[in-house]
Amino acid sequence: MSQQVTVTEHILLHQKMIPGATGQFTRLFNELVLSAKIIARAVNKAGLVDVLGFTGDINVQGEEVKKLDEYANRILIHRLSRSGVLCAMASEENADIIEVPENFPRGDYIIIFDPLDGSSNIDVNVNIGTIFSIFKRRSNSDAALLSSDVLQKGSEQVAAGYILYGSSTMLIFSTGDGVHGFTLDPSVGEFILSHPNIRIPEQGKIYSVNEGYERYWDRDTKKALSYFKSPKNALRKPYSGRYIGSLVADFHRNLLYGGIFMYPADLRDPKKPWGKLRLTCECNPMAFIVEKAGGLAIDGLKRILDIEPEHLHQRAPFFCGSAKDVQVVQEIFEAEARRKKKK
Ligand code: AFP
Repeated sequence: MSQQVTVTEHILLHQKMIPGATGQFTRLFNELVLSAKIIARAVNKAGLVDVLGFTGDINVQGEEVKKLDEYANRILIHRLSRSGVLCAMASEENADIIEVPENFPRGDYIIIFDPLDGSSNIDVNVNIGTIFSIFKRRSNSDAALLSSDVLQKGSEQVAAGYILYGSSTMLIFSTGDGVHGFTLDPSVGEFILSHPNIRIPEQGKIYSVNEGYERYWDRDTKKALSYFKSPKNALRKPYSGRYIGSLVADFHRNLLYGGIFMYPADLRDPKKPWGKLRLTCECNPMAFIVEKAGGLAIDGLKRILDIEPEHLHQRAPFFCGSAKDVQVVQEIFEAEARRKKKK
């Protein structure tokens, strides 16, 4: 036990190394960690208490709201608004920016989160998670908050991460200097450093995509898939297919084992061609983590972290994982773009 580093110790150590650090980030993180423990407790008891199933509401994404989703959202908003260091929050479940109530102290941080990602897996005891992305406001603290303070490019994130509720509860995050993983020890109620300095293998052996929708993909994505399944690829054998349908779980496995996760554009509805994943609360935080671990994340052609968000619930095609695997996809998209230009 004496050798074990808790997440709070880790953050405090990090804070000491930043000249001029005020402790605001540490306060925010402490509330996030406490929220994670409260949500983990509810997830662990899910079959025993009345938190499974739907609330009967439809969220801003047009999806049915699960009870646990709603619970996680409430816990996060309640706890984080009391941190005293936020000026705004945004949640996948809420249509608009959530401002911190007037009577609470405020600070310069902004957090965007998906309270419980993979919620269609809740009722069948498959891994789910909370994803978060943290920014600092750009406008003056005394002035009114601007939507551009919340809608910043992913490259401006000061920290990002996720909590995975699975066979154990894990917190994975980066504040820019490496990606670190902590496992909740339920006997002491602390997240303990278990995976310091995670690096994603440069080349993976796994592809992860909902192949059922292949007929709705563009030509580039279909080509990428056939590359990963071909015995003529760089591995000289087909990659293994693994798809849980819970981004945190698919991403986490690929982060540790290497591989590529794909949620491509889906062309079945020309009015909504951008697939399913949300740029601000899913793609950006995962892209930040994967890059800090040595991998890549693109929308096909462009780096995810360079996309300027236009609105809170914007979606983006997402290809993310081991650098060499993502590069293959990018080369395919670039070649297709050149071909289309020539025509
Ligand atoms: P849910 O929260 O509705 O289950 O969506 C999960 C998710 O946003 C992401 O976690 C998965 O990677 C992706 O959607 C799965 O989507 P498909 O069911 O279309 O494959």
